[in-house]
Amino acid sequence: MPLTLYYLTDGPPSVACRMLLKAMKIDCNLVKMDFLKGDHLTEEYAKKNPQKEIPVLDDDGFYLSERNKYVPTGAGLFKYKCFSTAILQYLADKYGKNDTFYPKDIKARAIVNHRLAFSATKYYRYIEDYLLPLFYDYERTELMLKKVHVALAVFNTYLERLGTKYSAGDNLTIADLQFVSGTMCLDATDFDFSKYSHVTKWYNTFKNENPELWKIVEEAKEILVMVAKEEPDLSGLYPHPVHPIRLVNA
Ligand SMILES: N[C@@H](CCC(=O)N[C@@H](CS)C(=O)NCC(=O)O)C(=O)O
Repeated sequence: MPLTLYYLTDGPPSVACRMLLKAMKIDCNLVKMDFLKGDHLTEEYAKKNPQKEIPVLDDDGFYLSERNKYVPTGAGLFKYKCFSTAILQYLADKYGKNDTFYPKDIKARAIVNHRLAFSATKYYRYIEDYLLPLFYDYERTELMLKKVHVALAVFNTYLERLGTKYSAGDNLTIADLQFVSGTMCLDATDFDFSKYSHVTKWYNTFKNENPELWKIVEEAKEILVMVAKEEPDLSGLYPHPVHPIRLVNA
């Protein structure tokens, strides 16, 4: 039985998974979810992922999603993201013909694991907190903006200190796939991160050296550009299990 990935075209965790499938040429049945219709909020989908989030990987009845930790903040109930880390690690471990995407060497793997943890607990977490008001009924605050700059500055420092082409070495790893998907969200919303020169250089390197993967990123970016221009109608997700829905015509 082939693998199945339930995915969202513009969801950064889904984008990272699809890039890895493509890069490793893994045969996978891709099932596109309709986010606005709330495909992921059904009880049927909850059998695959009780957290009702996208993506989910189904490897012949072995379901893999993620665990999010919700933490209260002053601005609402936000969460530590996992960013499909378990899916990426599983795919790379199971299907990797060599160990470039997720190295076996202990130190090289430790660096990738560190970057994945940083991406989940700070980088993408702060970016997502900043973006959620585009979708849900949250106010965007100065603190959210400040945290995105903190995340970018730290990522910039890691890139500068390691001095390699990619975020955990000279090869593309699963960590880069997460960072690129998160950075794309800033790119799509015209967030100027040019002063973070190492981040900018790394992002452009990825774009130039991986045109096939970039197509997946670009497809997601186009949707987010539209979302940023006009608030999407999320009434189909009401009542949402976590987030407040902006009821435009209420
Ligand atoms: N922990 C999951 C989270 C994935 C996630 O948050 N996906 C978003 C879309 S990008 C989602 O499904 N959100 C559900 C919602 O907002 O209702 C992972 O890292 O893969």
